[in-house]
Amino acid sequence: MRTRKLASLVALALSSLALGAMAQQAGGEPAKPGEPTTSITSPEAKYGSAPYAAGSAMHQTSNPKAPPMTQEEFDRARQIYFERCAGCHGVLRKGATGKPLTPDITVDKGTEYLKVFIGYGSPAGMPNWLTSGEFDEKTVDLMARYIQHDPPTPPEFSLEDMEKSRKEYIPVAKRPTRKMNNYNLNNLFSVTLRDAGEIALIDGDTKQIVNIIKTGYAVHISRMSASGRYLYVIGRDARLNLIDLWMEKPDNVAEIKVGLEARSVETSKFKGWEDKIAVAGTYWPPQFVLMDGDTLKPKKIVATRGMTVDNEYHPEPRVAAIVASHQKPEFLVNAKETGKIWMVDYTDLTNLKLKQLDAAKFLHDGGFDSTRRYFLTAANSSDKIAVVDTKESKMAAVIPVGKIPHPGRGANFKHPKFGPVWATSGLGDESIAIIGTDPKGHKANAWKVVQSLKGQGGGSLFIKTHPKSSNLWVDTTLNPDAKISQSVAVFDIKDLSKPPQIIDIAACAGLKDDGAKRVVQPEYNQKGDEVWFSVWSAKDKESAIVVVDDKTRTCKTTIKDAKLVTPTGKFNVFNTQHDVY
Ligand code: DHE
Repeated sequence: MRTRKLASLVALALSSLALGAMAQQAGGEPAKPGEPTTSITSPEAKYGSAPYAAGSAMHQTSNPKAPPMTQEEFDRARQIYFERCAGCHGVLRKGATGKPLTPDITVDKGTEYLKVFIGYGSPAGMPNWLTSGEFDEKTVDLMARYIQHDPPTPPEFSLEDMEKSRKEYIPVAKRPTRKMNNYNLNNLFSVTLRDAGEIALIDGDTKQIVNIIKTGYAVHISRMSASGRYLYVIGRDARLNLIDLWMEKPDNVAEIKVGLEARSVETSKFKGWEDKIAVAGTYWPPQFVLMDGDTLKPKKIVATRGMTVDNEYHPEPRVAAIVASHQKPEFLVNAKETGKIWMVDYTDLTNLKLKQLDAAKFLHDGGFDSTRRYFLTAANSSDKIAVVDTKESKMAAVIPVGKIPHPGRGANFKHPKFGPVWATSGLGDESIAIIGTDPKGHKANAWKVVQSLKGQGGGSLFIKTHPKSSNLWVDTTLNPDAKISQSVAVFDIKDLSKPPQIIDIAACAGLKDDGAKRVVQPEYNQKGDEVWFSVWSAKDKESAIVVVDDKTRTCKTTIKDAKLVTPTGKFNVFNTQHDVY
């Protein structure tokens, strides 16, 4: 209800601004593309954009209808697009989590319309770049013009390029042969400091920062090796860092750049293959690479370009979530735009055995059921959850759920009525789908939405519980209503008919300034008696991590430090290592 109201408010704002733009358009003709401009130009009158620098070279556009940009503006916008927008809309702007933004669509919409969308966001998950303080008015205008130009195609990235970028700071022979510190590694957290390009290692027992480690740009996720020794961290710039937790002070031991843009990394977990092979997936180029687990030496690239589940060729099937099978020596790799899940046997990298399963579009994130046999993953543009049986190596089901499911790794628990279940929330609406995952013990419920809960609203990114807990936590990070994005809903698993309790996590943090304070990603400690939330503000504002006592649902500790810049994802070593969620 609330979501619909917000949608119509945004639509209203869009239409009134579009009318304003039309009135302005009567003002004059745009300068011809490529024409140098000297002062206030007619396109500026038309679009109300920033003045172009006198005499600066113009970007040579192949799209005559696109509003002119100087070369300098184009280059700046290309960088911002790459850093902020490509993740959802694709490098070639063909769309995935976000809408397609190719000039055939954007030119018709026009600069003013696009500016409102960029500035204010949408309830379906488009961030509000202007009102959140991330972009100023000029940047919004720049981006609105940029996306009306043809997208530039970035270069490919070969095995040789990767090898050239690789550094082994500490060779394997010089690394410790046993754990050299007194940290309780099982309860260590790797915390993404997104805009600092760093991770913070935080001791889950003392809540002290153990080390802040340089990683890739707009660092994204951390994953653990099967033994619990090595931590792998991937940045959006496709820089992969290998951190050795056995060192006296855990730090980087190796690093590689695996492409131009990436989101996912995983390591081999099957018995006998622990810590042996690492895999990283890239958004650009659309491919994944298999590497040695302890040196990151790249061994094999597999391109994901090819046919979609609808039998159409796609030039940019980006690699989304990757999980390591516990049933076989295999990785499961989501190719987002083709809607196909690759099963990659890593036992022989020379004669690689690959199998593709047809799931649905566009694949994003996901995790295992509690037995770690079934992989449940979001096909977010189809509003479906795809289920792979990793033992039988085949699709088990494709299940319709709410709008734009976004589970993270999802949440496993025992439903009082329906037995073992896995749950996802979503970006597009308030529904939380609970899916039966036990085809043996509860056959009638398996791979069906057995119950749908009502959360706070759209814009949810992550849901979490723990085998020792009876709480189910749901964030609403991207909801445009600050009250909702700054709080979380918690359901009682023992009685899911009860409405959730809403907890104002941002208020617990007691931050001094007016940051966005978006609350994101619940993550449990090893014992399952604490749940950690990030309170995420812009990089020049104060952020924090709030630790909640799971039993009493009250705030227990707030971790604050000037070095905790834009904390987002948190990865507890034990839970990540063993796929406990
Ligand atoms: Fe993520 C997981 C992609 C934006 C925080 N994110 C993932 C995964 C993918 C993905 C493919 C699954 C990885 C895996 O399991 O191997 N994320 C993307 C995007 O394409 C997107 C939408 C846009 C972008 O430009 O990157 C995007 N993600 C974000 C954020 O803005 C978040 C909220 C903050 C941040 O740090 O960037 C964010 N993504 C996360 C987190 C996970 C994640 C915390 C891991 C969750 C987990 O529990 O495993």
